[in-house]
Amino acid sequence: MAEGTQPASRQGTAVRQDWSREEVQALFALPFNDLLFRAHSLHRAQFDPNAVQLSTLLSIKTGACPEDCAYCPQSARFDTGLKAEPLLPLAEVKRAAEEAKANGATRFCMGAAWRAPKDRDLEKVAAMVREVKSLGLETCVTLGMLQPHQAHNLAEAGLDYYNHNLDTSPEYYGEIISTRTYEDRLDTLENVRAAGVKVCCGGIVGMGESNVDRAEFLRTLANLPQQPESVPINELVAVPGTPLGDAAKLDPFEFVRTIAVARILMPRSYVRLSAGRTEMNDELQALCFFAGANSIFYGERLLTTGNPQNERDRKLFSRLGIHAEARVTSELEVACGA
Ligand code: SAM
Ligand code: DTB
Ligand code: SF4
Repeated sequence: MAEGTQPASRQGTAVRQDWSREEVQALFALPFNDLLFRAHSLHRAQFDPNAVQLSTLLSIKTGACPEDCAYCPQSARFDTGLKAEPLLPLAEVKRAAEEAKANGATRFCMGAAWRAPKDRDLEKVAAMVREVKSLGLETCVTLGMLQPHQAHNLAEAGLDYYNHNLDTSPEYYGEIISTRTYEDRLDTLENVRAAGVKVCCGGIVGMGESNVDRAEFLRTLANLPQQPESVPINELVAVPGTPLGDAAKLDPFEFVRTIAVARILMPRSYVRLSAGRTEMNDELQALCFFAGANSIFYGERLLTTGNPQNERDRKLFSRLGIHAEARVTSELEVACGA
């Protein structure tokens, strides 16, 4: 057994965090059927292969972001016609979370277009986390770079997940963002972990990166001190006005390969088929589920761009015999024996 390999146990599939460049590139180079067979076999050893977790997103603070992420419609540096909006009031967040819950989502993810939150804003977000948590939903926020004390405050409020993406490989990162470093991102992930909050960390494909970059991006995630519990794989939503507004579309099979390799490298993590589904047909999404994706963003908006209508997703699930992962039971319901 390779060094760094944890033995397989009845609780789960073995997790390795010592993947080499060559090993990951060799996975990407497998014949498509061999790759999918391997990914799917691991997937069904660990998870119900017909269950998909539903997360709903809400942009709690939109636009006017000082960062220069080349893919992002919310950067103040690009003219995308987006209207900036201040932090939403608590009541509006509560209403959106109730609606997400009624539609069957089990996790509610709140995103803010910040480089890093100010402490006074963080208090307001902590109140939102408390409110959403009290509805019996899992909570996730993505607010940019986080200091240790801020991560602790969010943990105290009941935050389950913090989303902070590596976005791409360390080598390609500088082509996409100049206003913060890969190291900054790794520091935030460390602060989140130290506070005992689960990590949601993935990235974007289709930004003009090479297949070696995709391999190195996934290898970096898999070799983190602890693998992220949740791994969002976004396909670039090319927004006019951003530097990547006319990026060439990625071969859909390369997207499926990325999902499959993520599943093999991180066999116990939830792999989310994230942004980009509006442009994908049902057949492509079905392949992604076979390759090991077991989570989606559910709801008609992502942060600022569209996502498939709920009805379309319900029909897709029904055609594929897929069911939404069961709702999280709130502590109150447990206490009441409901
Ligand atoms: N401002 C915070 C940050 O960057 O950490 C949180 C919000 S930011 C919008 C969250 C993530 O959304 C980014 O890291 C990126 O991976 C993803 N994202 C943003 N724009 C996207 C796009 N056009 N297509 C796909 N994913 C995108
Ligand atoms: C993630 O990985 N993808 C989500 C969430 N984390 C915050 C965001 C996707 C954003 C797509 C572009 C938009 O709607 O603004
Ligand atoms: Fe700002 Fe986040 Fe968009 Fe980058 S991805 S411009 S940090 S909102």
